[in-house]
Amino acid sequence: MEDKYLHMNFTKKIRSIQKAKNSLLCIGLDPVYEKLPASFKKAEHPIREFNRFIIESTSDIVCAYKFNLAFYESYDPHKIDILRESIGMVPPGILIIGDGKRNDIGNSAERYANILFDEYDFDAVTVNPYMGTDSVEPFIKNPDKGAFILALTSNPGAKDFQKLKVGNQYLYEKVIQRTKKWNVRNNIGLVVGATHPRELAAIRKRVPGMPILLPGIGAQGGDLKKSVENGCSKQNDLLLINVGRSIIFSDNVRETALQVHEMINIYRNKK
Ligand code: OMP
Repeated sequence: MEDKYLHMNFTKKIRSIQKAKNSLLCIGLDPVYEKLPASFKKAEHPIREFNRFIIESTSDIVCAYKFNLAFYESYDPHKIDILRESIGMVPPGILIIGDGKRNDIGNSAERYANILFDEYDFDAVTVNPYMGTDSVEPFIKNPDKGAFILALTSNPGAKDFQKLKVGNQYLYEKVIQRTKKWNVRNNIGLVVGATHPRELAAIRKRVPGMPILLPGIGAQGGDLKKSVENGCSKQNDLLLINVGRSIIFSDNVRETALQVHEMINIYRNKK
């Protein structure tokens, strides 16, 4: 992370990076060996070289990269730390998100927070709020580092619990209500799937100044235009639009990423 961003409050950092990069695009670096182009499979460390290629092809048009830990924890045939090396390839001035949706009792959550923030040096992480306040606290201690709390996820199973009525509210609305209380250091964001554009608009009204990490564009069928219109803040920022498979495994990574980046800016400038 660039020096000027190092000790900047998390939400302010997102605003500054999105402005400097003129981008709300976050690319999901979720590599799968079987899906790599043949040329990368020949490399000594295929995933590492693939990540290098994606980062070099897109770093000028993204505000963030999101590394889903599952894709690294499940891949280490050469016993090298590909995740750490890939993080090191990201140029300064780009937010690096570690997506592990971690949590546990406070004492154990502390360990997770240490690994993710201190060992890997992620700027932000995704956090599961299901275990409550003490489990979330270790992730929100440092105002310069951020936690994206799962609110309304993009997958079909989101309805099983998140859309259960608790009193006169859905459970995910309760989570958002509590998240606002936790946000005393202005370093918390929400995860809201692009597959819920109507709910996204209502959520944005409830959290006008909170960052929203929005997965579900591309392979999961979320609507980009509605997501931008409903998810951006009044200043047309604070939405991080994560796109993974449909960019990184496309035939022309640069072209595909550029198209998404341009469409996002067209939609937000028309708002
Ligand atoms: P693509 O579907 O390939 O664009 O990738 C989506 C990424 O976002 C994956 O890393 C998912 O694990 C993650 N994700 C969701 O797809 N839905 C959610 O509700 C939350 C996340 C996440 O927290 O990032």
